[in-house]
Order: sequence, then structure tokens, then C-alpha cells
Amino acid sequence: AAEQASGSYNYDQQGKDWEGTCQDGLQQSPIALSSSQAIVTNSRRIAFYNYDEPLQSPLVMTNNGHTANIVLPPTRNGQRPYINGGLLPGTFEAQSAHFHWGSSSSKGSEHTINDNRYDVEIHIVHKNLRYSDKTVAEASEYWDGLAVLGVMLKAVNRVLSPHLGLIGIFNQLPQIVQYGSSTNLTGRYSAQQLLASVNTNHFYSYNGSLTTPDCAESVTWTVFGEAANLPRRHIMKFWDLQDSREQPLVNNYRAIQDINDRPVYYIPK
Ligand code: 1SD
Ligand code: ZN
Repeated sequence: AAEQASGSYNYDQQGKDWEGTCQDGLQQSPIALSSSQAIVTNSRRIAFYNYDEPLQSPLVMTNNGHTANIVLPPTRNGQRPYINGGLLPGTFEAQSAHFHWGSSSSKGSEHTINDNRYDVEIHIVHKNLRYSDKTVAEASEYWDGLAVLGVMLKAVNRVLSPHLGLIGIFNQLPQIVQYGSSTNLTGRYSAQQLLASVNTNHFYSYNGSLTTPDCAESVTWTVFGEAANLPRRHIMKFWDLQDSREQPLVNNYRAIQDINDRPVYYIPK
């Protein structure tokens, strides 16, 4: 059978290598983040706007064969959630969110922090306001086109703060087991819920790429240093999803890429 245009999966626990479907530039993602090797900066905080405003319904979550993807609609006041500050080269509007995960025997975050891989990494994809007349794909042709926020999740048996928004999303994963299937998320959501209450003043930031083909070098990455705890029984629901070949959609993270001579900034607590 012909290989899917979307690239072939390699279920190796070191992460996917996209077998020639990615750019092979010097600014690829993900990378191994390290607090001792990064440049410590007391930069501006990231400012979040409309993040706590309720989003218009419905939010649609789709199994696109790579991930569970949620298209983020504007808020009920008609604006999008947006961010600036930090090390962001502009103002960026939220477009979508998705997840990277492991399997029953492996963790699945894309970035590692101090050699630690987390169970899940949430990506909230934003597009530079400069390119508001362009699609996300078009904006990815520019070095400052996109900003992605990364939130790490840790699977634990017992949780004190339940992160009900995320649990509501995870509870609907069984509705999108099949490749190409979608579901409307029930319940009220704001973009804030995707941040899982982590301390957003503590993060790593660097210039990198998309982690899926064509891996365009268009992303200012902000990865928060503090992980949120989520119940393992909810995180397990990711492992039942299937890809376009009806194989388990697991370990959907890309292998660690070389940092080369890029500066990586670290904003401590
Ligand atoms: O993997 C996602 C991909 O699904 C899409 O959302 C893209 C933005 O168009 O971003 C990549 S990632 O680099 O955020 N993993
Ligand atoms: Zn991603």
C-alpha cells in the first residue's frame, strides 16, 4: 500500500523520525531543554488576553491521524485568545490545540526538561497577528509566523487539583478513536483550561520548528517548566486512538533534534 502523505510512523520509543518528509535545517524542534545550559533571563512575563473568556461553542476535537486536534474558536465576545510579552516577536492569536503522548510503557512529551520526559505535552498553536490574512500553513513560511505554548502533564494515581476542563476533554477521547472522526466537546471551555494552572512565569523559550512535516522553522517555542498532575486513568484514554492504518496512535512525539548554536532562554521561578 502507498505510504500516507502524512508520513510514516516509527513506533520507536526515541520518538518519530519523519524519514525525509521534514526540512533538515539547523533550527528544528523538539530539543532537550536544560536549566543549566540555558541563558537565564528575567524577561517580561507572557501576557494572556481573553484566555479566561468562554470560547464560542462548539469546540470540535478531531483524530487527524497524528493527534487529537481541537480547533479553538473565538471567545463569546468575538475576539480570539492572544498572547504577547515573554520572548515572543509580536502578538499571537490562539488557533488550535493538540497533544503528544506515549504508550502504556513510554512517556510521550516532545521536549525533555533536564533529561526528564513527561507523559503528555499539550501544544497551543498561535499565529502572529502580522499574518492575520494568512492561514496557519501560510504563516509557517515566515520565521515569526507561529508561537506554540507547551504544557507538560504528569500521570499520577491521585490528584489534588482535578483540572476539570482537561478531564472533560480526555473523557471524550473514546468518541474519536477512529482516524478522521470528530466530536463536539460538551461543556464550557476557555483557553485557560489548556494551561492546567501551571506557573506561566517560569518557562523556556527558543526559536524552532513545527514537529510534524514539513517541520517549517517558523515557531517561537515557550515551554513551561512546571508540569501539571493529571490522573493516569484519564491519560490512558489517548492510547486507544488509532491512526489511518488502524494501528494504535501512540508515541506521537518527534525525536530530539540538535540545538546547534541556538540560544535557549530560561526564565526561572
Ligand atoms: O503537530 C502539529 C500539527 O498538527 C499542527 O498543529 C502544526 C501547526 O499547523 O503544529 C504542529 S506542532 O509543531 O505544534 N507539534
Ligand atoms: Zn505539537
